[in-house]
Amino acid sequence: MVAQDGGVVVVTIDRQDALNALDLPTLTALRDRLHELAGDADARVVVLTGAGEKAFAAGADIKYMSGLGVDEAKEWGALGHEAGRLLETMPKPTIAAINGFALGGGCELALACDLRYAARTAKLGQPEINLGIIPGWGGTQRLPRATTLGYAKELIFTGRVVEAEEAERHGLVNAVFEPGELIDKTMETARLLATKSPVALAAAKTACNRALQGAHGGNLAAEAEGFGELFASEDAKEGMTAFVEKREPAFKGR
Ligand code: DAK
Repeated sequence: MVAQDGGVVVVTIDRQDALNALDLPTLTALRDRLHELAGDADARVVVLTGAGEKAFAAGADIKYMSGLGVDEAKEWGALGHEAGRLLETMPKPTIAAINGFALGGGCELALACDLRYAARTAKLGQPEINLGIIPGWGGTQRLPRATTLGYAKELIFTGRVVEAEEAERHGLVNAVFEPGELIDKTMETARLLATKSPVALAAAKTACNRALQGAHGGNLAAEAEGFGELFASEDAKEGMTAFVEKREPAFKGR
């Protein structure tokens, strides 16, 4: 389900009878929407949330997965990775509004977003170990990067599900809000980001995404390169001119 509010697009995982667990049609539809939004210049910010009050997504659909063989499981894994990579690399900010359970694949999709806000009642975790499997949509890589290696190993090895406030203390979520305020607070940030230069945001996202991988020197050089390239954009000229002229900038995305 997709709703547009100015430049902010809200994508809602809606399968409430299974706590928004991701089965093949739901995950395929999500991947397809994210693919469209990645290339849609009118979509400046993407917010991902779950329908209802109970769940963001309670994970991959265990009933569906229980019937998979090795090859099907690999395909299933690739589909989840594709959705995650789109959230992580599309050239615009992605924000998870975690309104309830974010478990297993649900937590992994949230981890692939640039920012994560959670309701105080939300619960997060990677309980796959209890099913005899491991996180398969990037959790073993993104949870250590968002928190620490030791904390990620604790959650992944034990399958412990944590409250939103604990998740915040460990950097797994950016902020926690009362459940009734979660969407409004998330939209506040999303609308703020939608007023910024999309060109600069895309460059900032690319540069930040390099921070925890590759060689530091090369990443700094890439940042300098990206910084310089922005001076060819109308938005950079507009932003700096507006400052000098003491007015608000009007960014056009080019
Ligand atoms: N899958 C399917 N159905 C689920 C589900 C799930 N993950 N989570 C909940 N449901 C369904 C329940 O079966 C129930 O359906 P009915 O029995 O009414 O038909 C309905 O949602 C309501 O759930 P409950 O009755 O259990 O509700 P409670 O409030 O009592 O408990 C709960 C909520 C979230 C604590 C509980 O439902 C729960 O523990 N759910 C499972 C959470 C979980 O273990 N999530 C991780 C799933 S594993 C891979 C790639 C990715 C993955 C794996 C491999 N490859 C590379 C191949 C990812 C794996 C996962 O995400």
